[in-house]
Amino acid sequence: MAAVIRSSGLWTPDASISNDELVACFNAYVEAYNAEHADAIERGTVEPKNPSSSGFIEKASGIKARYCIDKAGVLDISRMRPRVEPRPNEALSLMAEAGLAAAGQALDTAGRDPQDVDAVICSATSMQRTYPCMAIEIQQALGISGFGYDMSVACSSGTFGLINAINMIETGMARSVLVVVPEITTPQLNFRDRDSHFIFGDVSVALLVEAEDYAGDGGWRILGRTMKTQFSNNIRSNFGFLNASEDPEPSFEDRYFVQEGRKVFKEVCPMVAELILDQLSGMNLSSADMKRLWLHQANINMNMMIARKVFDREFDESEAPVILDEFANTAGAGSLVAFHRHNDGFDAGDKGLICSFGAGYSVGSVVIEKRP
Ligand code: CO8
Repeated sequence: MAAVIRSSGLWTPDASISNDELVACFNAYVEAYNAEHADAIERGTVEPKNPSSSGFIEKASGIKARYCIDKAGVLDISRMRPRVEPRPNEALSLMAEAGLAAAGQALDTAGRDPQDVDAVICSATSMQRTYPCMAIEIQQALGISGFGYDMSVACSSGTFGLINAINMIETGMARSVLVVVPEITTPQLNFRDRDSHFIFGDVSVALLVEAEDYAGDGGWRILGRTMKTQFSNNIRSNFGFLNASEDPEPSFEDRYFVQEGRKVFKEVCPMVAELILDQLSGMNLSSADMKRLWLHQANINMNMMIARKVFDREFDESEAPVILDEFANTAGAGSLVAFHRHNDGFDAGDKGLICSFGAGYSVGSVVIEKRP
């Protein structure tokens, strides 16, 4: 049975941080650091820190702002990390709360009750805890019977989660699956690191994926999907449960997100364009059949380069929409947020492609067609 994306939902934190606000905080920190270490800097034993700039951030990445679970904590130069209040076990956890909000919107849009859903996949770069699964907590909060599980493939978490849901539906394991992608990225970000302090934002997105004979009218039929992974250390986080057993126990700074941005750019763009073109030709389609590409949202220049290679012509921004200005990089959620925000103007039979790429490396690509 073919699978259909029936609806989507989005949650954002209330607060957004502009580049100017982030840079003002970062530069205040740099000034204080350099003043504190002035003698050592003078002696040449400590490197001075360089200021950040909104102009650089926007030009290099396309990012103008990012949503954040706690603006005050990030912009407090004595802290520079979001504050997350511990919650008792009986309370809904932060990631489940974010996931639930997006999932509820997807259900409302489809006019479905939680009882209509068979399974929940919670797929995100990092999970708030190891167990019980976030997906099972979301399942319980919604009152869904059946099952749920967590999975994680960094920036491809959303598409790989979607592909898992498609597989479940095509094999008859489920007829309705909620794919929930709560990406709470800012706690993993070193806001004192000039190279990466601007990159990520927090968001949650959800898709309701159903069997075609159950979905009713509308939605998006899945025509094809593909996944590729290839090991690389160019995007890495060493955060994990073994940290507590390592001697010496690593400092938190050693557990944050780090990357070789230039190398990622150079290596991932051709990999993604080639995968998309191969996928389309394997389906007897071409880029001329694609009305829109909903690409992963890491960097506007990267997206333009990939879209140019795929379309092999000049193209309009509406053909490869960018949401980086408002959201920044939201890891596994990015391509699905772009889809959620920009899926208007399609007639039945029009086709498009959702594609994520990122750490791993990983690429996940799904070709869809608008249904009558
Ligand atoms: N302000 C001012 N100047 C700066 C700043 C700054 N903030 N940062 C760097 N510069 C300077 C550099 O020092 C350098 O100066 P110089 O030339 O004198 O050495 C100059 O600007 C150029 O620096 P870069 O070469 O680093 O700049 P780029 O043009 O490459 O832009 C980017 C940097 C934006 C990071 C870019 O390389 C990029 O986006 N690359 C692609 C990265 C990518 O797609 N990564 C995917 C990561 S996301 C992912 O996979 C998910 C992982 C899970 C995430 C979990 C959540 C945390």
